[in-house]
Amino acid sequence: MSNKYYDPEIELASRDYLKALQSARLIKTVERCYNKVPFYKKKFDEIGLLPGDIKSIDDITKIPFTVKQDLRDNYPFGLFAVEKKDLIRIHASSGTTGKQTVVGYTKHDIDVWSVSAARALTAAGATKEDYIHVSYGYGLFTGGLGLHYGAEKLGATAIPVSSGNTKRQIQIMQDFGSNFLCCTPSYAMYLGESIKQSGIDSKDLPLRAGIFGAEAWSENMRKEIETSLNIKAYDIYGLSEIAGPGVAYECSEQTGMHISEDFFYPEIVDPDTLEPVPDGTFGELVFTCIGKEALPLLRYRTRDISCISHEKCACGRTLVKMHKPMGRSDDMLIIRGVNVFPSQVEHVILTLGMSPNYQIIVDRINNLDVMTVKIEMTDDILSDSVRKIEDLEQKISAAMHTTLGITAKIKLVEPNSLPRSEGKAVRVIDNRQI
Ligand code: DLL
Repeated sequence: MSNKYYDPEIELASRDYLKALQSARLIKTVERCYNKVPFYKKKFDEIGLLPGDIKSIDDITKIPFTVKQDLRDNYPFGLFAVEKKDLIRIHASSGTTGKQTVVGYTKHDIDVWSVSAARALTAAGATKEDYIHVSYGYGLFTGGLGLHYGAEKLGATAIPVSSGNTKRQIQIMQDFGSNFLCCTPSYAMYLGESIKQSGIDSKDLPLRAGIFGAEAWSENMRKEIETSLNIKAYDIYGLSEIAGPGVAYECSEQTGMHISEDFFYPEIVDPDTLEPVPDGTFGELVFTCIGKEALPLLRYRTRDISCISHEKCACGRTLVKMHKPMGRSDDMLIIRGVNVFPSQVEHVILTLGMSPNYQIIVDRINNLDVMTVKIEMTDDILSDSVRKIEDLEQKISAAMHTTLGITAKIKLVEPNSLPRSEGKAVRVIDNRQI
């Protein structure tokens, strides 16, 4: 029936074969960038680097980094390595500040990306028999169309529901028989809640599995999604600058995400020194696109904090695995000098069995940072006495202090009072004027 791998000749390839492939592709990519993108020619010339100096993948560390600001400075199409007529698609990532980051694809690039997404779907157990319900937004965001093309590449049936209108989503699941779900983990949780509220037993839905990504999520959240939707939940990673969803994906072992490193070569560097760090050490994830035509970014600093491992996976794949991103170096909050990642706050909340609907608010009061965490109560807690609720707030605050090393004000709020998201969740409101 099902094939375990979409691309066995790559996913199971020997490390030597992969290295040779990566070296050949890097050499070609560097030539393309130097000859077609003035930005890269200038960067190479500044440090006296010639394309011919890059002889194998081991020479990658000689190449200068690319950062998001470079894309903004060359907005919208300045870093493209092909003529406009060769592009067949444009996407853009919204970001919260500054100009959008615009990315472009040739026909070949869309194929590379679709293959990556098809590998991800296959690794999560999807087959051509499946009805793949895509609730990521369709549009400039890469989530919807990325997984849509992946599903079609696989030969499965894509259901392009896009985001929003949760009632309709549930109706479609029931009527069309969606058995595979793609959306953000926060929307998966909301769908689970909504299904329960509408009196439907998720066991009666045909859904079997789903792949969730585009934002950080914890193991606890995975359990919540698996229980509330009665499915198996897989992680998928990607970013528009490199392709979109499918840059890395989880397999049945769920011990990290395999990177499609024949297209996207990963490195982990120390975010301060920018020196590469060994396997197993956390640092900033950096990608070089070695199989793309339109926007082959070299050593792109993702800001995502992760680590990689080259150990062979029990699933048989030899492709390097990355750890679930632990947050972004630019998402990190500095509160009274202490580094705090929203994922740590979430970990504490979920470990204590609280609702996953929370919001972090940071204010500056009398020159001091104050972090408040609003968490929704469950109906059970809501019926407790005020005293009991206050005790619970204190207990959570103490646990936050132990994990984060700072005091957080905990406010338990009414069920369903915090905003829900159809795309990426907005977890942090930083009111500080710095
Ligand atoms: O979020 C692409 C995507 C769509 C990935 C659907 C997975 C599923 P951007 O909007 O450019 O692209 O945002 C990229 O999202 O640098 C990470 O910080 C974060 N991110 C993406 N996937 C994960 C994940 C899409 N599985 C940024 N876990 C990345 C944690 C993730 N963070």
